[in-house]
Amino acid sequence: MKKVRTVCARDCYDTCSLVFHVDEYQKITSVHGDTHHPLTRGMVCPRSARDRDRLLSNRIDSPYIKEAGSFKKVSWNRSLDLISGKLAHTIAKQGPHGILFLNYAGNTGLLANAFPARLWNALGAAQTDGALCSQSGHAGISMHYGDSYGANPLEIPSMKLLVFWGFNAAVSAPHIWHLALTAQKKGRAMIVVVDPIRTDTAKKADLWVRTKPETDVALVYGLLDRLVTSGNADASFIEKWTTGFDRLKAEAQKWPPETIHHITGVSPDTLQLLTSLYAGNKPSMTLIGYGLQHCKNGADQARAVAMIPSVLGIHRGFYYGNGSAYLLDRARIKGKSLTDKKSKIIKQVAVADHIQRGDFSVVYVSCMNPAMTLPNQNLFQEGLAREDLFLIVHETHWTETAKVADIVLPAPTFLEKEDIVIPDSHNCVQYSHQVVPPVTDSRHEIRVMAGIARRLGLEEPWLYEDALMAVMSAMSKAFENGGMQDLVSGKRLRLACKPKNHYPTPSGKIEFYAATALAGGHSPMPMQKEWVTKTEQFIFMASSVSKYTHTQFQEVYEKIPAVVHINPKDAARLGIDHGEDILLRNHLGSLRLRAVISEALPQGVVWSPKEAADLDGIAQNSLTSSRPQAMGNGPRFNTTRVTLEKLGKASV
Ligand SMILES: Nc1nc2c(c(=O)[nH]1)N[C@H]1C(S)=C(S)[C@@H](COP(=O)(O)OP(=O)(O)OC[C@H]3O[C@@H](n4cnc5c(=O)[nH]c(N)nc54)[C@H](O)[C@@H]3O)O[C@H]1N2
Ligand SMILES: Nc1nc2c(c(=O)[nH]1)N[C@H]1C(S)=C(S)[C@@H](COP(=O)(O)OP(=O)(O)OC[C@H]3O[C@@H](n4cnc5c(=O)[nH]c(N)nc54)[C@H](O)[C@@H]3O)O[C@H]1N2
Ligand SMILES: [Mo]
Repeated sequence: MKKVRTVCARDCYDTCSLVFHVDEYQKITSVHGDTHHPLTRGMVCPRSARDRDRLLSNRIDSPYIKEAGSFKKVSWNRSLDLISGKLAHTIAKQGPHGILFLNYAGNTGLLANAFPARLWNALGAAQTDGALCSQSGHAGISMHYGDSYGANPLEIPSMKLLVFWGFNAAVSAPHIWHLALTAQKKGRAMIVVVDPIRTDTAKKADLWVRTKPETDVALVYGLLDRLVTSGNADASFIEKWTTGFDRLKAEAQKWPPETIHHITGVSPDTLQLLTSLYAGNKPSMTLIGYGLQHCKNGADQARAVAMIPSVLGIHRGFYYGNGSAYLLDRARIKGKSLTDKKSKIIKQVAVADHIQRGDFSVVYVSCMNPAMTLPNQNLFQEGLAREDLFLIVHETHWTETAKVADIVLPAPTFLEKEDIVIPDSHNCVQYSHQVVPPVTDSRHEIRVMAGIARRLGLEEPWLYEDALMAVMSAMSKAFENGGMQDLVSGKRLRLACKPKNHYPTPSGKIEFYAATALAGGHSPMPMQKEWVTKTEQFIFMASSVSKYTHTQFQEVYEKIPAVVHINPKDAARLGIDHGEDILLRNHLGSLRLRAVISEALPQGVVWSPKEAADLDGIAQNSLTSSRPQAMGNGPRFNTTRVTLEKLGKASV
């Protein structure tokens, strides 16, 4: 029996440190959380608890090609020959921009995810801006702060107030949440949650502020006005570290409590309570969820909330995602800065439009299940069905996307390979060791990349260099307390972070009124956009549930439930009973879902687990728009509007 320490490479906030027990037959016997990790502290989430089963379930066992509609096993050599032939042909006919590399969040490791981008950069193939998840918020916050890094969740134990704003951390970031609950239980910190839904996070809060969706900019202005008029804005901090405060103050004055009540649904008393909690409990940390910015007004919502700590005199007292704090040369790891070739960058949210239009002859997917997770699925599916599109999928499991590919390549899961995973939240990094040898005839992303590069006759030496050495040199200044050798030998290191009071804006200060936003055609201060929904329409929101990471783990748990939650009053008005099937419809498509009557939902809003399929296997994203947000190009998932139609009693 041996113990292997690894790090979960999935796209979560916390990159858990896990210890696997492996027997002499290379079988995993158990998994434990690493109790010494300062943030993940020994917790194992429902997904990590079942990795052992997912390792062996529904795996792609060999390369396959599709012939006359069905998959046929082929050798690695043959599949790589075919792929290279296809790529070479496309480059000759259409140029490298006829190829799209579509890569995302399945494995966030530097070796599995970042380094293999070198091939596509060497070719100058089209790639996406990766804006499907959090980019709009980063863009918004960066307008005012220069970049978007903020508080480190490891500082939670020293906070007096923790505000989870559009962040269902109890589900989406269980370790951050556990630290917060511990601080609350010890009487050190109060917890506030701002969310339209009474989530598991809201249930445990000292104050739950129920806002109407997409009205957070108004709420923030109302709060700032209260802070200013009650003398709780930190004048000396504002004088020394910020610009544009007078303009912010003037804007905030336009939002008195009665207006806030009307727009956001937050009563003057609750607004006052929120104001006094912020004023009386310093230091505070305002944790902004990615869910807050999955809407039309998303970037503005994130940048508005991120201003609160600066008015209170706290340097970067928000947490949003700390990738920009680290001294890590990602452009070098990905090969972007090693070539003169210019890849065409398309908006990831709008991929469906590009594919449907026939912009690409070859699409190469890795670490992503776009046939479920991209918006506007009806359009995307139309595109995938084009005769002139050749789809290659490098995957661990038989996903919806793999099933419609022309060539499928098997990949090893994070348990079957080594890596370095950079967290989004805390700054602890450790080497991810291989837990078990590959259980299928899979090949690592880097080996596949080199195999294709060789066949294409590419001569750039950086395509074939030792990946770990390359990552090491890109991380030579990355660590606070050691070097790559220490990391590889198993030591847990801390990433060095840029200082909290460093603001790379034009003025070198926090800019409440952002001239860069103006130059980019955006409002210099956050704007509250229209908040009206037609009365017969519902707002359709979706967010994380604990057993699944996006579309993963349906192999070991049941399918993500095809349900839609609805407030009892709305259900009564429409005559919908619990367990009945209802049709959600808009101009993009329709879904058949089973009703769950829930007090947690406000009226006018319906909710489903994100990225699910409906009762007929149709992707939830059939109803979401592929029109990117104006700032940062992020998605508008939660701006989706639907009508509801009662279908009657469920047949099962
Ligand atoms: N309607 C709606 N849609 C959404 C969202 C929403 O809130 N609502 N959220 C969006 C967000 S925030 C995100 S981040 C995206 C996520 O979008 P995706 O990244 O597409 O999410 P997953 O379903 O996890 O797909 C990742 C795939 O990578 C595979 N994989 C895992 N490990 C490896 C590996 O080591 N190598 C390879 N080659 N493959 C691997 C997994 O098996 C999985 O199929 O979805 C977005 N889509
Ligand atoms: N179990 C699990 N954990 C995950 C993931 C997963 O798939 N499964 N995915 C990971 C990834 S990639 C991401 S991006 C994160 C996402 O995790 P979070 O950042 O927590 O985002 P969501 O879960 O999408 O939504 C958070 C909350 O925002 C609220 N919300 C939506 N619109 C508004 C609004 O206008 N105003 C306010 N105040 N609140 C609003 C929703 O009601 C929801 O409760 O989770 C990560 N963690
Ligand atoms: Mo995400």
